Amino acid sequence: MIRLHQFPPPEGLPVSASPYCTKVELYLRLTAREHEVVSAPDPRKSPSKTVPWVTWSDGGVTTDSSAILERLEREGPALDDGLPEAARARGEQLVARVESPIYFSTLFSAFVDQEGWMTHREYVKAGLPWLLRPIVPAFIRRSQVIKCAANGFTSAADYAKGVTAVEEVSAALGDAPFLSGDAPRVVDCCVWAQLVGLVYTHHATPPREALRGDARLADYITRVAARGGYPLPSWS
Ligand SMILES: N[C@@H](CCC(=O)N[C@@H](CS)C(=O)NCC(=O)O)C(=O)O
Repeated sequence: MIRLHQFPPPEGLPVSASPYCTKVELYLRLTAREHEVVSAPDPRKSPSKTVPWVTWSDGGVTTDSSAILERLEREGPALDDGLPEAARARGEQLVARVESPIYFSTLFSAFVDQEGWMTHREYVKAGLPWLLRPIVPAFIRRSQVIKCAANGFTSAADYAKGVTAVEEVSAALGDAPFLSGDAPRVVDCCVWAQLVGLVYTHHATPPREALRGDARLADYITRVAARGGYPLPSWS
């Protein structure tokens, strides 16, 4: 049995607080792989100190969402089965361009923006033992501020990178139901997970507003959610 260790969902949402976890969970659901989700609020328990991580039936462990998906694709049933190589490569290039700027837009708004932190702090506290709740959130926040800066998000001006990424996803989707055409593929797992993280950002950031204002992307989020069996609450 595949065991997916992931951050629990924030209150009221059916998806993990970590888009990288959601990416793997969506993949497992779309390929109907038997799996168990294990709530892992403390990433220090992971061999890489990040979520997600997966333990396989053979006892092996893989961290990093992309490495997990690569193994699942190799073992099959593969989500990209039958997809022409050029389309698969286009999907990979899109993910390489948009995954990180959307992720760091969401992370910046949760940990660096004071307004977002006021709400997100409560989620962080809830994952900690009582004794650690008064002190540790500030250290976690600090580490995420450093992580954002190391990835080019030092001020609110960097939200522009998230807006560009959202616009790029919209252009890549066009009028198709999914990013590579008629069926959800690996690219959809990667990109949808980031969009769904961003769309529920607590306060109005430029990337969140760009996403919420794009009817095509809003429909896409809902369409993929239905395929994955996620009952998404309204975000408007
Ligand atoms: N490249 C990794 C990134 C994973 C990642 O950044 N996970 C975040 C949650 S979304 C994490 O565990 N953060 C904990 C920390 O930074 O201490 C993957 O794709 O799995």
